[in-house]
Amino acid sequence: MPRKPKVIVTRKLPDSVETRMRELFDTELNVTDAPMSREALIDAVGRCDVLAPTITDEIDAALLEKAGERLKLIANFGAGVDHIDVAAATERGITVTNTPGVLTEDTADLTMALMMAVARRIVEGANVVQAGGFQGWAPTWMLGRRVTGKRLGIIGLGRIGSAVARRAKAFGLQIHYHNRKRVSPRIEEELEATYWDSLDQMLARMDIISVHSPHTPATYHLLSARRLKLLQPHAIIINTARGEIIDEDALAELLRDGKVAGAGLDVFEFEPQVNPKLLNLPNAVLLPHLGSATVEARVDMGEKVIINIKTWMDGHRPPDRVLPQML
Ligand code: 8YV
Repeated sequence: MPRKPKVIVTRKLPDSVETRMRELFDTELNVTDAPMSREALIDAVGRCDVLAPTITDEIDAALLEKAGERLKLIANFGAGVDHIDVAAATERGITVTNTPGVLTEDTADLTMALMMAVARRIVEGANVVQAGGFQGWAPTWMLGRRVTGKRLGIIGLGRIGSAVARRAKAFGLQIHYHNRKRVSPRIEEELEATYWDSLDQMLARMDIISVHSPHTPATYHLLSARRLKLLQPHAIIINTARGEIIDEDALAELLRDGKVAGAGLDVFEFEPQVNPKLLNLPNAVLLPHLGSATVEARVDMGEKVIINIKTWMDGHRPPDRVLPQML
């Protein structure tokens, strides 16, 4: 490519990433950091070679219809691509890339933090102290549940699911999993993981469930009202993947009625709106999508976006290309 490609970045990225992008490409940054309006996105896809969006941009088929001839690459800042119509992009000859791997460990850490927070009532306890309400230790006050020795059911044993399994093993949890495809015997052995072909059966037998699948049409409300009712009343459920995978209305009802013991949710179906039924439940720990929110992960994600654009610019296949058949 003789000229530098025009790259439009939809959100504020770490300074070092923006500086490097400015050096390498004809880069247009979003200085306000407000999510781009639909109009601004339509304008952007009409006049750039590369769009670098995030989860807050809906890149659907209707938007891609408005794309100019120039748009050839969508280099997503993030691993999940459920906000991008990858099939429609691919049909139009637009390559889609993402940033897998570099946010795995941090998302797994946050999953463990949520698991501990829910099981040991950390947020409830911290709130009591902050509000000046600590009246002294008592043998039966603020009791949570032991984590060691319990059964953890991982839905989606991919990169992040496996990183959670490795941590959970160190916490003395027994690892179980349900996946579209059973993983290799070598990985099962390494993680000492038991495979459940039936998600229903696994749900009914676990103490803790942790969700790590991508959001696709097949996983939308995978944890439906019917399936959530299979959980035991002492079970807790953690979701650092995508809100759309859980029927939030049904979960809120079960949490309210004590039919599920607790939930730790980092993601919601209609972000940034949180289902009001989930608010003010003492047994729900809710976080504002912090899975990859570390300085290190966000810089590494930016570096990956740069490498994908640079490789494409040099006429090669970008390393993190996403194809419709991979979803
Ligand atoms: C990202 C995520 O921060 O990478 C993902 O899929 O869910 C987040 O951790 C977000 O997607 C940025 O676009």
